[in-house]
Amino acid sequence: MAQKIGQEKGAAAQVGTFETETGSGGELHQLPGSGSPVLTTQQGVPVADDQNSLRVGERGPTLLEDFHFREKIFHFDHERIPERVVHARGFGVHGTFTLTESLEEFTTAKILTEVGEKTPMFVRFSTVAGNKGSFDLARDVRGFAAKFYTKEGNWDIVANNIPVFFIQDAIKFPDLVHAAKQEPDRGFPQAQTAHDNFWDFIGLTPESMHMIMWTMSDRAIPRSYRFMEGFGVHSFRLINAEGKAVFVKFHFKPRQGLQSVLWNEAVKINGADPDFHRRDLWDAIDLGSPPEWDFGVQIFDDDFADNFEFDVLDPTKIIPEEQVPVRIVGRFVLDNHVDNFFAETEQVAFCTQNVVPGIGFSNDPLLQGRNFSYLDTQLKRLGSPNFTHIPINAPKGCPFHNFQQDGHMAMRNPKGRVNYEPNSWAAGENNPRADPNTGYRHFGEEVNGRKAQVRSETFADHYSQARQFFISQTPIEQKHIGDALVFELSKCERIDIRERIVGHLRHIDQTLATVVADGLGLPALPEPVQAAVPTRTDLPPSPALSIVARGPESFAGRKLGILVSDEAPAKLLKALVAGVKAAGAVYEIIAPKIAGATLDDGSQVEAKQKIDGGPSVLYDAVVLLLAPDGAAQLALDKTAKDFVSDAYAHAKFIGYIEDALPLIDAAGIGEADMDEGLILLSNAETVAGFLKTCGALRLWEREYKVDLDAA
Ligand code: HDE
Repeated sequence: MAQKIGQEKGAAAQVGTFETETGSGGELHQLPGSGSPVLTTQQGVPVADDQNSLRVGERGPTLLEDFHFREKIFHFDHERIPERVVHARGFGVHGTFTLTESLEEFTTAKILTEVGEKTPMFVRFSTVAGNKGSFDLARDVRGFAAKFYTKEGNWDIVANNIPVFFIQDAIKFPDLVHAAKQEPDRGFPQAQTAHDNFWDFIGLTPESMHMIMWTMSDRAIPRSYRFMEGFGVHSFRLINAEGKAVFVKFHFKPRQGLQSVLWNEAVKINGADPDFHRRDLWDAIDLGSPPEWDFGVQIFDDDFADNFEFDVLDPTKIIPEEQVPVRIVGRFVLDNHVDNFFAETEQVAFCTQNVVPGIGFSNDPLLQGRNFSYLDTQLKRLGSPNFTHIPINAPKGCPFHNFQQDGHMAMRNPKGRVNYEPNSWAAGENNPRADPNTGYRHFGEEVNGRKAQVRSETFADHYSQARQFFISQTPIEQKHIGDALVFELSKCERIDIRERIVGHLRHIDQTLATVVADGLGLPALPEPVQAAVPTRTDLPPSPALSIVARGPESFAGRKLGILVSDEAPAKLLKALVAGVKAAGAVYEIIAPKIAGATLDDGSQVEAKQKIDGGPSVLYDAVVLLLAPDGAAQLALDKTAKDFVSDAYAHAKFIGYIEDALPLIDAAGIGEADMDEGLILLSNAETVAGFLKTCGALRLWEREYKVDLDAA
């Protein structure tokens, strides 16, 4: 109901209309001449003074009577809700899914059968172990949870950027998470697995070994959310109109390509910009290049499942893409910011149980456990079974009616007399009925067996796919896995914990085991731990598992850092900027002062970063456009020297002009170190060549040299 309260204030306040969240109209006081509404209490009472609480005398006590003060403080005191027990640190974004190929043969789900249909969606990316205020570039799995607001209800794929998991049974999840998060007595380390408790649990949980290969690989330190794959992990079911079911695994493939950073870079990014991943996504959307993913499915039937080398219900196993190709049937773009972080990113509630007709579950014990956990955790976190009324969680693409009622914060309540079924009240909008034809039908799978707490023998092979992952990596990626294991285990205080892990590695790859044992300085190679079944050495490499082997061929979507000084060549900068734009990339200017620099033609260029706020770890490649004076000055500056030496050590391409050589030299890069990744820029042609080379992203050979130099 519209109220005319604004008018009660007489001539001082004007009255406007507004729409409240629940859609009812109202009227708004406007502060004359300001264009802003008058501040009110939650009860709608206009506030006259928001700077001073009500007190007795100028220096006397504050009065309880001040309802505005009390309401404001009371509300503030209750602003926080519990953070997620895992995946606390997240970043949400809206997008649209479009189906390009119908899966009608396999499913009735409209989102997967109506080609061209656009479905709104919401994605929340996250790290797993760190608290909400931790940093983006932890070595960790990334959550990639997607909610599709379909015409038949909300469908969630609560995915990760890694296609397998640490454990085979949900009953182990609390132990895994306890071990991975801060140790309970001291409350640290934050957002990292490099500590005794985690590796102790892992060493005693051989089923985690495949996942460990992934988390120690570059997959766990992505360059950006935009360059990550997403995986539904479990086998799900698709059910068609005849009630027949097949298995399905869901895949998201970034059209921007895959990319990761180096560990040394990740450590520095966390200091330079703890929000690196969220800022990257925010900027990409703002700059008009929103990221896109292909949506793919691996479909296979029960026959395939019965004959596959591993159990398709085991979430520590993949089905190699070479064996069952990923069929691309749709695409999604993430192109819209949230309006409010709390309302959307924090309050969004995903649940593996949110499926629509035509999509079902397999008996994967991890999935079955998740189906319980997500609904349960939302009640704790959001405080009421009515969390589905929060706009980000409510269905958007379809009407919804039921007789669920009451509870805390009930925003939607049944109207009229009927709130049960069956009933003999008149049919109508407030009297919904189940529909046997279009309603959700569970797949009628035959199941029989003895009740028991058991683990299937078909889940017993813990090393063969770990080995397959390792041998599918390029040599530089294998080196990173070895380095990561040595780093993490070196943080463990107990030698037996370090040794036990090497005992597992001996079942995966002898060289890896030896390299790690050597890196840890172990006196001898530990004995292999006892394995339930021997490792299969006949599984062929799966090229789809490598990031580097499938690297992008262009610099599109990447970021160039251009370090300039006063008197830098304007013509070359212009050519660079044009080249970067043509390549679909972006750039940032870094200068000794944030005010920017005056170029050699007298023009002024603005800086985005002052040199110590824009280290080279924030960029995919860098350029040094320095005049002699600028180079001489920066050669004395620690952060400028780090800018260059880090870019070099991180195997990045570096464009430079002759006048910048003193800085390169001061950064410790002598003549003998000048490799083909350092590219002299002199004109538009060399600039174009440089940007083309940058498409390779890194000069990996250099990393061996740099590490050797350091040894
Ligand atoms: Fe989760 N997981 N999980 N998980 N998970 C949660 O739900 C859980 C697992 C994943 O951005 C929680 O709302 C159990 C696998 C993502 O809001 C909780 C098990 C995969 C997110 C929960 C798993 C995931 C969560 C905590 C083992 C990849 C973030 C807050 C059986 C396929 C969603 C919440 C977001 C969040 C339970 C294992 C992905 C506690 C019991 C495997 C992306 O319910």
